[in-house]
Amino acid sequence: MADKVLVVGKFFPSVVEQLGQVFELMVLEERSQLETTDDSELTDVIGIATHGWAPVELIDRLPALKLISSFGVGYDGVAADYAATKGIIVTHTPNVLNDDVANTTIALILTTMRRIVEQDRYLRDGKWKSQGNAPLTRSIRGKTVGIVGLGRIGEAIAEKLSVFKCRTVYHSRNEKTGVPYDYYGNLVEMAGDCDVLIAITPGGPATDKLINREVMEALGPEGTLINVARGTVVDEVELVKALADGRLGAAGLDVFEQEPHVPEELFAMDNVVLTPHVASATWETRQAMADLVVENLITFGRDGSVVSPVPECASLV
Ligand code: NAP
Ligand code: 8YV
Repeated sequence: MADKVLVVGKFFPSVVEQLGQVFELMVLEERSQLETTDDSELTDVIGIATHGWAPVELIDRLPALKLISSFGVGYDGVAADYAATKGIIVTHTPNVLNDDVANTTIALILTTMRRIVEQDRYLRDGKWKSQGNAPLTRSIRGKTVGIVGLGRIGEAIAEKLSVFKCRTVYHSRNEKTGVPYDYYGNLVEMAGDCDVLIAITPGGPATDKLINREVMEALGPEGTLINVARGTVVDEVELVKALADGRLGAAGLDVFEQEPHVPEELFAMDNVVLTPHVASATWETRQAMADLVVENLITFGRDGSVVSPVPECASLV
């Protein structure tokens, strides 16, 4: 009999088609369906496909579980440490999304600094005719851009920034060898030297509110904060206050603490550009991510190996 795989959340049809050729599938498009699923239906599930969600409570309901194949590079919603202690491998979808997430980041920087959304509104509201030319904005040329988290995506952003003739610096816990960007061990110090600060770290407890009031104030009234990491990485309450008071100049935000809820105060701010967690959201990249979710499950089913495990599970592969 075929091994059983639980698919939680909405995936492209190709995911269900390909997995269905190899496994017996249980497809729950909504997480809430698990609340009414009897545990007896879950006892023989060996693998799950999920959108970055597998808390301890779910893992504990799946006694035969061996693999969690997660869609997305960030897996702060997956209890990876816990899974590893139980011998369960967690995989994610790194690298295939670097380009599109970096492109979205560049787009957010330029849109926020050049106030493109506000300019669009200015024209549509007839102000070009009634009030003349729109106010001037700020150039990225010659500015200092700080990347918080120079990982796979951070490096892709840095490479793309090189054409804009700005200076790129970075902060992370460890200094990297072989990169041409100045390293700051102290985030507040780096923010003080930056015109633009980009958050692109993982989420989770280690980065919770890493961008706090002190960092925002160091970035300052002329500074621009871009968050494409996770909403938890920025202290959202302090962010709203700093933007409202003018202690922080502007923000371009793709991620929020309580998605899909976004603090309503931000809606009225012209110095803010908001996108609904879409940094990787192109057909091409989402298909590549979906393919990797499938590949991890299928190779595991075939010979116990996986393509892209998370570091917490390194000892299991
Ligand atoms: P990665 O290669 O693992 O890079 C993460 C970077 O963050 C590393 O440079 C790491 O360096 C640094 N970092 C980790 N913890 C830190 C801490 N406590 N303080 C400072 N720096 C820290 O990951 P990636 O593939 O680039 O992805 C990064 C994250 O981007 C994902 O985890 C996800 O949260 C987010 N993301 C968002 C979207 C979106 O749609 N908006 C899309 C894709 C990814 P050290 O270990 O040296 O500190
Ligand atoms: C995904 C992301 O869209 O990869 C990540 O970490 O945040 C995005 O690429 C998100 O995980 C959707 O499930």
